[in-house]
Amino acid sequence: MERTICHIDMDAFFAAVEQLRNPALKGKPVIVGGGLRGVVSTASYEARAFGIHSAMPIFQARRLCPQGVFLPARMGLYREVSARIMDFLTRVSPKVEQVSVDEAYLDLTGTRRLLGEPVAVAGKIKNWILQNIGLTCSVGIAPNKFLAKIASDWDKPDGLTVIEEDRVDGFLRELPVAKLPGVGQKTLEILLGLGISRVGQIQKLPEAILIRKFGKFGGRLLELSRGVDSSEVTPCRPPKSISSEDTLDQDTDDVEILSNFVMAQAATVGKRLRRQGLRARTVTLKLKYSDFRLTTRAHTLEGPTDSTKTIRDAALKLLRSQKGMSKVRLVGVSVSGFDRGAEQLSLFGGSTVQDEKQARLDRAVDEVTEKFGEDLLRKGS
Ligand code: TTP
Ligand code: MG
Repeated sequence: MERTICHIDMDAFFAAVEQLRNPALKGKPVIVGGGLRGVVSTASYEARAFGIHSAMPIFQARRLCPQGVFLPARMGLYREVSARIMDFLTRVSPKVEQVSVDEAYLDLTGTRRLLGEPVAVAGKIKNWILQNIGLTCSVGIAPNKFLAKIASDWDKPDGLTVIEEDRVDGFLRELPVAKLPGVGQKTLEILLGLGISRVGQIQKLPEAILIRKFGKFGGRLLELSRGVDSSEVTPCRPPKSISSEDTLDQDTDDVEILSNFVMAQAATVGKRLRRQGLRARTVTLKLKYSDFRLTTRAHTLEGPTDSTKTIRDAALKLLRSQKGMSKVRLVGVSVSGFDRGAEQLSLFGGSTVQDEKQARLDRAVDEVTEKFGEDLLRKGS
């Protein structure tokens, strides 16, 4: 059966998030990177005009563009933006495979009746991300994953490219061989040594030569050069539950002390939820007593949540409803009953103002803990 695969890749992702966070950086050459290895993670398209690209040493980038804005990477922030995008994608279709912080595949095979033409769905995805996150992305649609990725890369930034079955050859013929997945420096050198720089040239090679030179990968190369790729979109399975627990230094039945732990644990759990783009329906409090007796009490929420406050309130209520408590040696909060796809929001609709306010607060806390570590929160509570 012919498949319809969609590949979404954010444009200059880290740099674009920085420009989003600080609008004064819009339109400027922004270079994100540095760290121990001292290389560029990514550069805004303005900076790319100076010849700056990923993996280039920072000192070289500085030389090419002294007026550039150089920033350290803030992974926590990028992951959190990424989680919101991925969460949205899983609401479009449950068949989503996230392959890196800024890219995902969606299998749109057989969704025409439900969602409309794939190209229109892609347009809506681009529009939603722009309106709700404030970033542009590039989308490719093709009969398989390999071609969908080629397509999303075709017209970057802010592109939307469809490769129909009968146009596959046209796209591949002049494509540099380095664009093929799995072709690294070594393979590239061998290919160039054979006088092969374009994918179209591989198509014409006898398989025996490719196998001799590259072993099993030679067969794969030939397939790819012909636009053949049968790999499936494999949705990442969310975990069954997310939890945080502490064994106390000293056993206690002091509800105030236990509450402090529960609050910190709710914050940790909420943060992990948001990072993975998940929402949970059930909050569970776990208590282990001095005599190692274990109790768990669960509360099911009205709707799925990733809000720290909602989780905290539910967990505290469970703690306070515990009657005649003996001394506790371990306390923990966990959430389960995850919901990614069957969200009751309309497909491209929004959320309520109240939700948004709480979510903004959570995001701010996530940023602070990313910077200073979770201990701060734990001690602070
Ligand atoms: P990419 O999608 O490869 O690059 P990009 O999103 O910055 O730019 P575009 O897609 O428009 O070409 O990678 C996504 C992020 O991953 C990127 O923003 C930064 C990070 N990254 C690195 O840290 N090191 C690297 O060598 C590369 C390629 C990416
Ligand atoms: Mg990208």
